[in-house]
Formats: sequence, C-alpha cells, structure tokens
Amino acid sequence: MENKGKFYITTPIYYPSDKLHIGHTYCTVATDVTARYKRLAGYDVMFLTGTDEHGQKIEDKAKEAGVSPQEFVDNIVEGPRGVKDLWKLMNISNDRFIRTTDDYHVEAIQRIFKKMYDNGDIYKGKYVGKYCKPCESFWTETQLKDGCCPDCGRPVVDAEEEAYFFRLSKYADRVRDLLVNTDFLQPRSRVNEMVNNFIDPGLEDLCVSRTSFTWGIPVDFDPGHVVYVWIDALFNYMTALGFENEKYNDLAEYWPADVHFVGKEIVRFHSIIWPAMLMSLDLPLPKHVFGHGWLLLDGGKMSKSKGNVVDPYILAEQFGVDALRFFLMRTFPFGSDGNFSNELLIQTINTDLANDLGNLVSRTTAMVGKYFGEALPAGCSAWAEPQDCDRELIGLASGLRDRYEEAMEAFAPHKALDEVFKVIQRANKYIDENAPWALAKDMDANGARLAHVLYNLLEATRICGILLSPFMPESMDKLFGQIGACEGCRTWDSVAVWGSRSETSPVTKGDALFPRVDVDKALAALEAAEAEAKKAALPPIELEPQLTEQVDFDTFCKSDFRVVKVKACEAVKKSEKLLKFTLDDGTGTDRQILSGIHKFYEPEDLVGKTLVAIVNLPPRKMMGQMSNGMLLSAVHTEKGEEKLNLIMLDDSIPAGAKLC
Ligand code: ME8
Repeated sequence: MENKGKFYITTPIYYPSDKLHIGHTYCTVATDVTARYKRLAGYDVMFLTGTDEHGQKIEDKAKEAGVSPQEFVDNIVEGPRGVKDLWKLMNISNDRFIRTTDDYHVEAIQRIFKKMYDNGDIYKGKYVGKYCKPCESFWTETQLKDGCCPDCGRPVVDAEEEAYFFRLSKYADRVRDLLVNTDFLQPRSRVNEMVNNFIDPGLEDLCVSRTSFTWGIPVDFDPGHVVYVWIDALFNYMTALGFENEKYNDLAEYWPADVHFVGKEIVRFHSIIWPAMLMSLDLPLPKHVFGHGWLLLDGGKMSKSKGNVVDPYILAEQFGVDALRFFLMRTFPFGSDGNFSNELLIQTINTDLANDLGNLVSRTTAMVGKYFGEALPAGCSAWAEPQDCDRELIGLASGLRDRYEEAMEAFAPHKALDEVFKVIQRANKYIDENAPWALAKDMDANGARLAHVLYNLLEATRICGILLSPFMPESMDKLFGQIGACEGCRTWDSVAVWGSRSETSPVTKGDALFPRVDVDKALAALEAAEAEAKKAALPPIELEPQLTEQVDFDTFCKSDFRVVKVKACEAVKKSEKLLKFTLDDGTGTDRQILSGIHKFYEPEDLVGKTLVAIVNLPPRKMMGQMSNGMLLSAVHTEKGEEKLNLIMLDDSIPAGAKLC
C-alpha cells in the first residue's frame, strides 16, 4: 500500500493529581481511534500522550498524602490502576509517553525558557493579578466571570510577586489572523469564543514563572523561580520528538503536528499561548487544534472535587473495552458536550452492538454453516441479474470508505460510525428481504441465489468490520476470524473493492461478539463495584474517641443550632489561625463569628456557603474581636495530620432554620 506520509497526533498530557476518569478516557480513545484510522489508511503515525506533572496542585496533594511530589505522581502514573495501566487496558496504541518530570524534558524546557529570555520575549516584572489554584491559571480582573475563574467558576486568589512575563501581547494580531483566517482551530465555533473573549478585549503579557512554590522546572538562571506549568506542559509536544534534547530525534520527521486533540477548557492555551510561543521561537505551528466537548454527569462536568467521576476501569471490566470505546465515540458528537449515563451505555451496547452488528454477524455465519457447511461454493460472488436490493447493498457498502474517510478527516468519528451503521442496518434489512430460510427450502432451485445473498452479507460485514477496527480492534479481529476475512482483505485498499473476500474462505460461527446486557443486573453490578471501589479508596483515618459521658435531653435542647450563610469572610490580622465570618443568621442583623480554621480554608472559598452555627454560646473576645457563636465542623486525623471539614448544607435551606 502507498505510504501517505507522516501524521502526528497528540492528546493533552494529563494532570496526575487524581486517578483519571471517563472524561480523560474519552479524549484518549478519540485520539487512539484517529491514530489507528490513519495507520489503516496508510500513514506513518506518531501518537503521543503523557502526563503533566508539575504545579502547585500536585505539591499540595503530595503534602496532603504525606509523600514527596515525585512519589505522588509516580504512583498515579506508573502505579496499579494508574495512567499507564489504564491506557494499556483501553488498548491505546500510543507510540510515545512523555512525563514532564523526565530529565530530557526538564532540560529542554530550561533551554527553551532561556531562548525566549535571550530573544527578549520573556522579561522580568511584577505580577499583580488573580490566580485560580485548581486550574493553575492566571487571570486579569477583566477576564473573571462574576469575580471567579472563567474556566471552572471557582474563586480566585490575589497574587503578587516578582515574575517573568512572556510578551503575548506582541503576537495578538498574528494569532488573531491565524484563528480567523485559517482552519487552525476547530470546530469553527471555538474561534469566536477565543477572539471575542480573549483576543479582542486585549491580550496581556503572560506571567510565566512562580516563586511561591517549588514543584516545577527551575529557571536555571534565576534560582527561586519555577517555570509556569503551562509553558512546561505545552512544549511536551515538541520535546517528546527531540526538540532541545538528545533523547529523541524525530522532530524533522513529525513536526509540525497534524492535530492536537484537547478539551474545550484548554483551547485557550493551545490556540493562543501555544502558537504565540512558537512564533517567538520562529517554529512551524501545528496544523490543527481540535477542541472537543465534555462528558457531563447530571448536566455538570465530572470532577474529582465534586465527587461525580465515573471510573473507566469499572466500566471496561463490566462491559468490555471495545464496547466502552465504541460507546464513547458513537454517542457523543466529538465537538459538543454530552451527558454520560450507565443506562445510555447499556442501551448503545444492546442496540448497536448486540442487535445490529452482533445479529448481522451471528445470523450470517450461522446460515453459512447451516446451509453450506464450512464455506460458500466457488462462483457465489457473481449474479447475472442483480436485484434492486443487491444493487442497493453493494452500492452503499462500496461507497462507504469515502464517506467514512470524509468524516474521519473532519475529526467527526461519530459521523463515520453513523455511516458504518447505515450499511449494517441495510444489511440486516437485506436478510429480511431475501429470507434465506425460505430460499433454503429448495436448495436445487435457490441454492445459488442463497450462496450469493450470504456472500454479499459477508462482504458488507467485512467492509464494516475493517472500518470499525480502529474503534474496536480486538472484537474486529474476532469478527474477521468468524467471517473468513484473510489478512489481505482487511486492508484500507480492500475496503473500496467489493468482492475482495475469497468466495470459499472458511466461515465459523463463534461466540457472540457482543452479548446482550441485562439492564437491571448490570446496573446492580455497577453499583456494587462502585461502592467497593469507594471503600477501597478511603484513606485510613483516626477518629476522636466517642465520649461516654451522657448529657440529659433538656440540656442538649438548650443548644441553639442554626443555619447561617457566609456573607463575608476574611483573615484576622496578625492571627495565623483565625477567620472572621460575617453571617446571615436569619434575624436580619449580621452575626460575627471567629473560627480558627484558616489552616484548612481560604476565606474567599467560603463566601456564599451555607453552614451550621451554635448561636447561644456566651460571646467571646479573640484577638480584640468579638465572636458570637461557633461554626460546626467535622474533625479527624489522617496519616498523622489533622483534618477539618466545615459542615456545609444545601444552599436551598434558608438562613435561620433551626436544627433539631
Ligand atoms: O488539562 N469530558 O490536564 P487534565 C471530556 N495537564 N474531557 C475531559 C473531561 C470530561 N468530563 N474531564 C477532563 C490538563 N477532560 C493539562 C493539559 S496539555 C499540554 C496539558 C479532558 O488532566 C480535559 O478537557 O486536567 C483535558 O483536555 C484533558 O482531559 C486533560 O485534563
């Protein structure tokens, strides 16, 4: 087969602050499917994935877990059921895996940073602005949405420090031109978002170093500064090919990348900051960035902190890797958000895989066995006077490769699958139209027609099987075995040639490729597996011993517990521990409570929260300020460290409601 050239595709490099969930799996599967399709179509593919391991969030998480940041990320990346294990399980065919803590990458980033410093695009200044800790993003006041991070909606904190800046503003016009006048950023709808929200309001220079934590790549010419995690992360796409390092040597072959697949919230980094930095270094730009949508759960983005993540291991173990890969690509249009549910997954498996595809394969192979034994007779592929249904099926299947290719080239795997399933559905209808069981009643008169009908079904199945193989590699190998598709007729070239399958290849009815799922049983099993996983993930905790001394009921009833809403919260000056709360307690007069919980919460994170306070304690003075009551919280010890969680209630409960 002709070699069509190089194709370089990447996933985002994942942030190993927690185990990956089904949303991460979605993007990696989409990238894998595209990489496998390109290999099938004759490209020499480089498929890169990896992990983005620096930044304050990892430093904080490691501290919480009582291990070093390196140990922390090693466990999530290399450890059991970690990132690498997950990609192995999901049959991800990446050619390379980069970790941003790899020595070659660290050294390369230091060189890259220095180059931009030397060419004047990185300069030293003072950073005053807002910072979103969970997203590791800096924002200007004007970019905030209702005072919060425009990406995740969480509160931001003030940040001021000496820092290095990248002259992003210098590249605003060139980046705008790239987005507006080329097909660099896809889908097109994302272009307006970037231009209207970020470029046109004015691109400010970007802060690209930090001094407030150490878990990052050191700026080697200025101790104390570490490189901003996004600079470190974005250049992975090139360091993994050998840019500014000696570990690899594939840059000339594969750069510029053909496409970076990324989730929609990181399109800004990939379509504005990334091209601007490449422009600064006079490097070729990637050909495309594709911003896919999110998998939502109950309408919201999955995130570990919200506790609503879906574990891909559980789904793959329950339903099979291929069924899960297929579901992700079939159900959610790649550029849009989609609502995940277990019910939808089961429905897709039952409808598309067990019913449509599974039945086509099992009925066809069973009928070949029943009516002809091991194989169809020679000569069965030709039919002197094709009927309308023959012409329709053959026409639809023969043209399938072009329609599929068009969709895959447009990064629309869901559309490619639509096309394949039109042929599968047409083939099932063809069985009903020809009623092979009726033809088989008189083999002398109808045996030749029956063999031809079955040959057409095997051919249509073969063509669909090849085009489904990037989505479900293992199952399609089994399918090829069952329908007798030799190596030579599983190729890209053979997809477009009706009749490539040898007439007399042996056919074997095997086990069902996709058994039907019993909805109730499967949902119950999932629930049990999820509960088991949650239990296993709970850290060992030490609880305060429970008091044995009893309190009489009347005394207990004297304590007045009320729902309160946080109107304002600030740190008490000169106190490391105390936060001062201004609370709405439902009386119409603000209540002030001081609480020694600064170690556990930032004040701005608590504004708007609904808490519980005991309001009839005698007033107390602390650090010169009055406190009228006490906020309730839960405390325990984890790995020797004290933990505290304020009791938070549903926002719908009004201030002043009494707890009893
Ligand atoms: O962003 N649905 O890493 P990350 C779909 N380290 N996609 C989702 C998703 C969901 N529910 N949740 C997450 C980072 N993702 C950076 C990337 S690249 C130089 C650096 C996607 O682990 C998300 O949109 O937080 C992103 O594209 C990817 O998972 C990695 O997210």
